[in-house]
Amino acid sequence: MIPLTFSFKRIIFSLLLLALLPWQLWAAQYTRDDLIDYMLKETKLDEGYLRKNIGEAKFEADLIRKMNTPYEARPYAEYRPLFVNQRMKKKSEAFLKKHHAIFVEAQAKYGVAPEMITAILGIETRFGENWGRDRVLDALFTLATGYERRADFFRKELKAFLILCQEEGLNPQDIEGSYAGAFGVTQLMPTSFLEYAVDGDGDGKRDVWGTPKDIIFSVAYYFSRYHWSDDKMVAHWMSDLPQNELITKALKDETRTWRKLSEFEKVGLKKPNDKWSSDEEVALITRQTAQGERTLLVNRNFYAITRWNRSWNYALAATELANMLGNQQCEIGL
Ligand SMILES: [Ca+2]
Repeated sequence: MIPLTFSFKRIIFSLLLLALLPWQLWAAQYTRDDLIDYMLKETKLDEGYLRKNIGEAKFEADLIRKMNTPYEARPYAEYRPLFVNQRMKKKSEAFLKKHHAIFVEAQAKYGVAPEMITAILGIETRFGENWGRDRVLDALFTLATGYERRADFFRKELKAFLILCQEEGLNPQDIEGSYAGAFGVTQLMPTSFLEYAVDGDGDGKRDVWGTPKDIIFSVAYYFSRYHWSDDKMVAHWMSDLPQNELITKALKDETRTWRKLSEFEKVGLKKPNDKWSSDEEVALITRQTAQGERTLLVNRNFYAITRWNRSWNYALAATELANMLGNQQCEIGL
C-alpha cells in the first residue's frame, strides 16, 4: 500500500510541474509584432520581407525540449564513441583525400591543420550527410519567443539569419538546419556566419552547403581568428598529478583562469612532453571517461575549439578524431 502522504506529495508535485511547464514552453516575451518592430529598428531590412517571414514562422514547442537536453551534456565516456570511431575515421580520410588541394591552400592561408578542420566537419554533420531537418526560421523564431533563458541570444540570431538570407539571395523559408538554428555543412549559427563565413572560391557567395572551398575556408578562418596554432599541442591526459594548493585551485577554476605551464612545473607537475612549452597558457579540467574521472591539461588551442563549440566533450572528441587522422599535435596521451 502506498502511504497517503506519499501520493499526496506526488499529486502536489505533479500539479506544480503542470503549472510550471506551460509557462516555460509558452511564455513569449516577444510577439510577432514586437519582433518585427525590433528588426525594423535594428536593421535595414524591408518591412514586407520581415512581415512575410516572421509572420509565417512556426512555433515548434518540441524544439525547446530538445534545447534542454543537449547530448553534449553526457559524460565523455558516452559521447566519445559517437564520433571517435572507425566509421568516422574512414569517412574523414576520404574527405581529406578528396579535398587535398583545398586543404593545402587553407593551411597556407590560415595556419589550420587539415585534420582538425576535417574532424570539425565530420562531427558537425558527417560532411553534410546530416545537417538537421528543422527549418532554421522556425527554430530561431521559437527560441527567440519561447526559450526565455536565452531569448535575447536567439532574437539576435534570428536577426542575423534574416540579414544573411537577404545578402546571400536565399529564401529564409527554404533553409533547414539544427534545432538550435545552425545550418550548412559547417553548422555555423547566423551571427557566426556573418562574421566568419568565407567565400573561398570567389564566386560572390558564401556557400556553406555545397561549395567545399567555402566550407573548408570558413572553418579555417574561424579557427585562425581564435588563434589556433599548428605548432602547439591541444590537450593531454595527466596521470600522477601532484597534490597541492595550486593544483586544487586550478581544478576548481577550470578554464576560467589560464596560467603559464611553468607555474605548474614549479609545484611539481611534469610537462607531458617537449612539444608543450613552459611559457604557454594552460588550464586543468576533468572528464568522466570509461576509466573514471580523469584530469586533462588543455591549452589555448583547446580553447580555440571551444570557441567553435562550447562543449569540452566536443573539443576533446574533435582532438581525438584529428589525431586518429594522423595529426601529431592532437596526441592526447593514454
Ligand atoms: Ca563561394
